[in-house]
Amino acid sequence: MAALSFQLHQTDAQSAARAGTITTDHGVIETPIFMPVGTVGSVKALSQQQLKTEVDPRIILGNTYHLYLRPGMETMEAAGGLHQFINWDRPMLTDSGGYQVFSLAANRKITEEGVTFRSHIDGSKHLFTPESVMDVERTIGADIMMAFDECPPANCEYRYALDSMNRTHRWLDRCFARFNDTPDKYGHTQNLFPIVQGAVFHDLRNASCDYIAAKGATGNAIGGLSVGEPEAVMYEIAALCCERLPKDKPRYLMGVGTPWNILENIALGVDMFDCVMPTRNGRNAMLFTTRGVINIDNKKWERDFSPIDPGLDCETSQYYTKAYLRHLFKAGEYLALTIASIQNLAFYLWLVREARKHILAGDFLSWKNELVPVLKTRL
Ligand code: PRF
Repeated sequence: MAALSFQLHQTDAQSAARAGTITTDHGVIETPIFMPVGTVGSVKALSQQQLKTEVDPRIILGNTYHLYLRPGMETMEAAGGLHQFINWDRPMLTDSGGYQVFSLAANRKITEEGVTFRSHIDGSKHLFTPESVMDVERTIGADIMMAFDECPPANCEYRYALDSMNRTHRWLDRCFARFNDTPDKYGHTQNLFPIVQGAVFHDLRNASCDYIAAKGATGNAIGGLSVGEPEAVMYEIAALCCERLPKDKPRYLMGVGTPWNILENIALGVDMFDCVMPTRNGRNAMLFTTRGVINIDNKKWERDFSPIDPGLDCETSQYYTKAYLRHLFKAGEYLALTIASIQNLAFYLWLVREARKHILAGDFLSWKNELVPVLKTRL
């Protein structure tokens, strides 16, 4: 089969926004795109059928860290990879654990060799190296594998950011060596995306972009953002990276963000996004809608019998009312988590589809500038 390819259809005249198409062995992805997070092989609270009919994402994301710990790679291999295991026939991407190991695992220790850590599930001790992570990602079999990186904290010192970035670059060389040495396991072609780091320092980000771009990968990612830095700094660094990374490859901003973060970063030239926010915040009763943000726990919705989001082309968002969803949350019903997750994911997918339409129509910037304050409104 064939490596991932990217066709650029349009670059906005007033911003750096792009509309493109990514082609993989599991199908085509129109960009800009949002990828729902299915950490352990499940987009939380949704059945595969609900995910396909109500959200209809072109690509979903899985996590190396979680899948390695559970169910483990013997089961994954026996299943024939994650596509087979969860019965998903569209593209998938796996994050490398380079972020989860720092945010979830205990007692982690970074050396040149890799990272030792204790499982957040049972405390067992493990070692991730660039080579072992490539092997795990090969066994999971996602269309896009992410390189093993270190995501340093936003407030780290220059010296730490520099050392960490250089180590991430050396790890990247080892990732590519292992990746190129190992064949595709399941008949479709896997791709390896490198990740730009360098914290908030412009010279480091420039150096990292150049190092990453030189790999000639089929796509490039920007890591280390949305980790506690001010929003303006995230935009400044994302803009710098987008200007410096190759134009003819997709750019993926990892773990971002709110609906307005997504629109602003599309304007800067980002093509791909993922974030737990729509599902995690949804399970905590926070709804993102075409009219603004709703805390559905609030008493003000007790007798609001209007649809959850009248502006959204999603059956679930029309079928259930705000008052009913609030009641389900108050009563602790599982259905509340499902409805809220569908609303938020359907909204995020609508948002990137609309963005694409407006990029192609040539009025993206004015559309975005009008919509951002609406999306931020607390209803
Ligand atoms: N690296 C990896 N995954 C990530 C990040 C990163 O820097 C982030 C940062 N926003 C989210 N997910 N490998």
